Amino acid sequence: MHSCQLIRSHIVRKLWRKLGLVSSAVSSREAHITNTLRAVELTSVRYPYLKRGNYSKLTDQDVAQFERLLPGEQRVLTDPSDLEGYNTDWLKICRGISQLVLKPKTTEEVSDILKICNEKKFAVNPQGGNTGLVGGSVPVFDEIILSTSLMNNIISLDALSGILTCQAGCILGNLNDHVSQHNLIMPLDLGAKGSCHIGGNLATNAGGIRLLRYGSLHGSVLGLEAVLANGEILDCMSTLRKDNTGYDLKQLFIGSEGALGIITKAAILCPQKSNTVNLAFLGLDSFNDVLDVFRDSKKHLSEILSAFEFLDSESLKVCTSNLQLASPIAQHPFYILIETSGSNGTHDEEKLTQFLETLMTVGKVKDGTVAVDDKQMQHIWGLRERVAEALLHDGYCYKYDVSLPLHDFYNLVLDMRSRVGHKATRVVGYGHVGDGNLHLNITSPSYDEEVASLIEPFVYDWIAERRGSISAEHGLGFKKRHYIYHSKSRSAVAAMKAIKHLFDPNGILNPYKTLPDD
Ligand code: FAD
Ligand code: 2HG
Ligand code: ZN
Repeated sequence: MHSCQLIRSHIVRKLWRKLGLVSSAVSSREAHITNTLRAVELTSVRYPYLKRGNYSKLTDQDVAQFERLLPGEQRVLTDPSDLEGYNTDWLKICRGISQLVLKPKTTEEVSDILKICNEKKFAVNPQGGNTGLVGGSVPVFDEIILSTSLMNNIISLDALSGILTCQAGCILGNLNDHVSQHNLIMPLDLGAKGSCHIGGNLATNAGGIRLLRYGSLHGSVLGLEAVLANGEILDCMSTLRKDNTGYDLKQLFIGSEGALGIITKAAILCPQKSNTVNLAFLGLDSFNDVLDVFRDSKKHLSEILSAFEFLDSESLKVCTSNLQLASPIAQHPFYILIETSGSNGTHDEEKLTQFLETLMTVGKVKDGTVAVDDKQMQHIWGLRERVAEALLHDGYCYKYDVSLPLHDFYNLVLDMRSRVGHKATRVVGYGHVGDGNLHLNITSPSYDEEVASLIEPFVYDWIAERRGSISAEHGLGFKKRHYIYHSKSRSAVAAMKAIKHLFDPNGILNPYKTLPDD
């Protein structure tokens, strides 16, 4: 039987049973980043032109002062082996040499720490779950790491309004579990949900797979508390949906990448959890078909469409070959995930099935499957969300996260493929096509200057020529700050620098990140 018919005849279950591999593949997370053990070159060595800023160096007396401030076990870390994980980023491409990690539990402790740092001129690197992908979460030199991992209290949840207030160190997945007991969901979801912190999400203005439906954090964050570089606590903890009294200061911290203050609390509007969620995984012949199906999905699925993601064949291949995940359908040049979320199961299923039938009849979709239970849904989402992890198994990953007009979207991948040729292990394109956000990734066995120079600045010029953004959702961090002018005007960057100076005149917060040197 041709697999298109599977959807119609609901024999999808059989296909999944046939794929006995599925469940064991899902549980193969242990395979995750075996290259953790690989020595990561120090950032200051890989980029020898970098100069350490004029910050103070820690003495034993300073460490003792922090120990008095944070009494108890494991709140002041100085042992180099304890610090290794905090100094190295998730991608294993940036590594600092911090000698001190501080773990406050309260806003007041953050304030006391920053007062000392500002007075003595110690540079500080705020860190959440350390899942950032642009080298912003780890020190470049010996900045003190301020980790929010012990600031993990949920303060309140108003189930009627859907407003959650919590500390910045709460893990996104834990927050989602908590609010789901009250029939709510977090307005964002991403592959790193098991370890990223809500404070890190706010600091990067993380996007993820729910942005299409629920918009960006600029809309769903109602209140925020941050500690400024001088230790002052800035209280913008409103829980009101409408509040036009003066400038909306909290917005400045959303996406500020730890450079303007340390986010300590937030109030977030959580949407209602949908009664029914359906997920289809479809194979297509061309990227034009992907765009046509996106257009049709908005028209025909309209209010129930909750995610529209895509992978090219190389992206799926990296999951099947590097993580041994099984694909539920045969090979195709492109794959899409269409998720619907609604309140009426029968209606939603009918609507989706009819839509998929039409797509198959007109030949826009060549093959497909619809998940019939949570396990299958998780497996399909795994194929999309674990591409980043799978790529790391190739060795070194050159990562680009860009916004582009949809008609240009996939041409960047094609142009990059022909440019780097066989010098790279692979060039993949995938991402949040519904948001105009492409993840372009290139891998090689280890960091290779020649490959790097084929990619940059070509990639940034290509994006700027089409008026795209060189960072759609991951931020600029350490890796991309010098390319900010490809997406932002001189006057906009000058205003950013003025704001940074106002909030952090000594430049102690996350130096060498986000904004370019003068
Ligand atoms: P960290 O990595 O610790 O820090 C990120 C930045 O925020 C740093 O500059 C840090 O200094 C700053 N920061 C952290 N906490 C605070 C705080 N309390 N106050 C001030 N500054 C702070 N991003 C997306 O947008 N969409 C995705 O779909 C997505 N998927 C991902 C999937 C995987 C597998 C991985 C590894 C990453 C993904 N990311 C994605 C990237 C990453 O930005 C997010 O994972 C997340 O928002 C980072 O949160 P974190 O707590 O790990 O922050
Ligand atoms: C995703 O959408 C993340 O999976 C990671 O933003 C993207 O690794 C990437 O390029
Ligand atoms: Zn993404």
